[in-house]
Amino acid sequence: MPLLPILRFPDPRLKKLAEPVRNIDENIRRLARDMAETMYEAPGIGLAATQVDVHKRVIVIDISETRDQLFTLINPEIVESDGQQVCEEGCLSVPGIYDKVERAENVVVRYLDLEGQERTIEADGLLAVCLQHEIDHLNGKVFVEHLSQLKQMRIKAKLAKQAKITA
Ligand code: K1U
Ligand code: ZN
Repeated sequence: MPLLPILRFPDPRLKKLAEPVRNIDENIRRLARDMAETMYEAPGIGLAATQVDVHKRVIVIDISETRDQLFTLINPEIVESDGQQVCEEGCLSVPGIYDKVERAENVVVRYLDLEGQERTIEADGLLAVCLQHEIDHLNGKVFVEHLSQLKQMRIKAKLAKQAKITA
């Protein structure tokens, strides 16, 4: 199965709003499989289709230490949220950058599984953070856009310097 190239911030394609999936067919199942493989290989604990330049509402998440508790969520929607937590976040589209972001502490997310079955997941802690981070990607938002303008400018400069060194 192919590993998918991951877009890097500030690529403008990361700003696109992803479209709902209307039909869970073999193409969507293949996309989900390739995304999971790409996430495990990176390695990461989540990946949104937007990050691999596919603008459909599909995310994969596995926050387990054993790397065997994969969630695939199609058309995920936060239907309830409460509380606040501040957690250090990273992003496969913003390599080497970690910073604290404030998010809801608890979320309830409604989604479709790969069989098209409607499901809900109640999450707190890291899983809640990861769900919010990935759903942000589907809405065209990268975690650094929760930070100050000054921090965003510094991050862009650092990434541009890294890109020059690796070119
Ligand atoms: O969406 C992404 O870019 C994936 C991102 C998810 C995420 C991390 C931390 C907080 C919220 C969301 C990552 O997976 S970054 C890499 C990472 O955090 C990690 C990698 C290996 C093991 C453990 C964590
Ligand atoms: Zn990310």
